[in-house]
Order: sequence, then structure tokens, then C-alpha cells
Amino acid sequence: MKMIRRSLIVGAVGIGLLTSGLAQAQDIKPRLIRFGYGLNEQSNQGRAAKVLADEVEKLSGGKMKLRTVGAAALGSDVQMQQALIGGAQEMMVGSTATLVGITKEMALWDTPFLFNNTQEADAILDGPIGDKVRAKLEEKGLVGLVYWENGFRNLTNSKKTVAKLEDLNGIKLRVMQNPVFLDTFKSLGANAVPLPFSELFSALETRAVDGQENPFNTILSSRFYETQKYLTVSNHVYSPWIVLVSKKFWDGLSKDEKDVLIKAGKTSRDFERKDTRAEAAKALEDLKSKGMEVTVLRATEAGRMREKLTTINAAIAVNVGMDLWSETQAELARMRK
Ligand code: TK8
Repeated sequence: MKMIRRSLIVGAVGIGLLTSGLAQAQDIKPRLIRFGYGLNEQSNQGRAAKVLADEVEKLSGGKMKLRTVGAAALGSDVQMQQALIGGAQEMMVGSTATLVGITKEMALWDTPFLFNNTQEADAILDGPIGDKVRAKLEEKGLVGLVYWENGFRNLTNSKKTVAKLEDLNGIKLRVMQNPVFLDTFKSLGANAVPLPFSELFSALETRAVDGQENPFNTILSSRFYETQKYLTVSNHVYSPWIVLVSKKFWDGLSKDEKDVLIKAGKTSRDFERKDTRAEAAKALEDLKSKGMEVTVLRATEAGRMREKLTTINAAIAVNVGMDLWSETQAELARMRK
């Protein structure tokens, strides 16, 4: 009897040692997360990616490790989205506009002149409407963690000053791979060509296209001023970025690991918006000093553009669903009162 008890105890200790040994082996090998993005390391996107990586490392006590890969080295937005869906890559950040082919509700954010300022953008994106749109990704194999700010988009080109609607005629303009952007700029009279961001710099350099549209930050960090002489401050749409996680990867995480990503995501978002806004506030001066000729679109001209785009808005409303559209308009009206 004594003997049996003894061997049981020894056995139990043995198993205990074995499991703690396994746990240690796991501790040594952190969970590796590949996080891809399109801009370069020196951009606002790159800086925020670093904050996200540091935060994940800190909150997980080193058990999770985010390897950030910029400059579209893991692929364009669209390619990375597919890699996440298939489970070949864990995380990324990119434009919501490039997700419209996967989740049609994302087109809500492409509505020209939807938000008047960043307070409106933050309130809608971080509120119930933004959550609802984000949640739609799950059935497509993606988890939307948080929205970052890409920013208000402005037009650049190498051909001429664009001060009024008619000036867009004859400009070959790169747009994101997104039907709303394509239709918007076609309706405004430009010769719109969809291209991934990763091919944009060389397309501008070789003059395959004359112009593009992006926030000041990107025009600066991607050195578009080297090929683009003319900048029009049009603020024609507010562009969000969204941090995505592969659903396949997400479903294999523990509750604690998910919490780390959620918390770190929020910290990165708050940092990113502050950093982006600080940079944007001085970017226009920087761009002028780089030799860009800046034209501020007059309110009357912006009004004429809006007018031209009423059919686009109607099409977006149908595409994203009338309920979502009306809820957004009502919420904005309430905020503007
Ligand atoms: C970066 C893009 C970029 C977007 C674009 O991958 O494509 O013009 O504004 O920020 O998502």
C-alpha cells in the first residue's frame, strides 16, 4: 500500500515537472505575429506600427512578438488582406477603401465630404456605427481591431494648377482600387486609373499617371513632391486606416492574448491619431518648402464638386444599405446641431 502511494506521488511529480517544462518551452518561444503595412518606416504608419509592436511585447510580457514589415514588402493592401483571410499572415494595417471588394459596408467611409473634421470622424468611427461596419469583416475572415487615421485627402499632379472642377479634365489620376473612388473622379472629369499604392511612386515618376490624392502626411513621407508640382487642398474625403487580424489566427488565441491585441490596438490608435495630426499641421509648410505650388480649393468650388457627386452618394447609400446610411447622416446631423 505504502509502495503504491509512493509511486503515485513520484508519478504525479514527474507529470508536474513535464508540464512545467512544456510551459517553459512555450515561454521561450514567443507567438510571432507578422504585421504588414504599405508606407515606409519613416511615415506616420511606420511610427504607429512600432508603438503597436512595443505595446504588444510589453502587455504580453514578451510572450507575443509583432514583427513589423513596411513598404508593402509583404504585398499591397489587397494582397495582404487575402493573406490574412487565408491565414498566411497574421496582421496588417491599410486603407478601408481597399476592403470594399470584401465588405461592401466599408464604402461608407469613401463618401466624399462625409466628415467635416476629425472630431466627427473619431466619434463615428469609434462609436456604434464604426463598430457595426468593423464587425461585418468577421464573416469574411478578418477581424477589424481599430481605425487609425490616414487623413483628409488632397490632390496632387505634375501638369497644372487645379483650382476648379474643370481643371481636372485631362488629368490621368491614380485612385485606390475601389469603385467609389473610381466613379467619384470619373464624375469629376479626371481620367481615373486604379493602382495599388505600392506601384504609385514609380507610376508618378515614369509619368504613367499625372497625379494622385492622399493626405499631406503621405505626400511628404512618400516623397511625392519630387514628381508632383501642384497641390490642391481639397479635403475631398476623410480616409481611415484599419488594423486587421486574420480571423483564422484570432480564433486560435487565448482570451488573454486577444485582450493584449485589443488593448495595444487602442494605445496605438490614440498615439497614431495624435502623431498624424501633429505632422499634418506642419506638413503643408514642409511641402511648400519642397517646392510644391499650393492652391486651396475655394468653398464655392468644393460645393460644385459636392453637387456633381450627389449621384455617387445615392449609389453608396444603396450599396452600404439605407439603414446604415440614414443612421450615419442622422448622427452627423445631431452632432452638428
Ligand atoms: C497604404 C495605402 C495608402 C492609401 C492609398 O497601403 O492607397 O492611397 O491612402 O495609405 O492604404
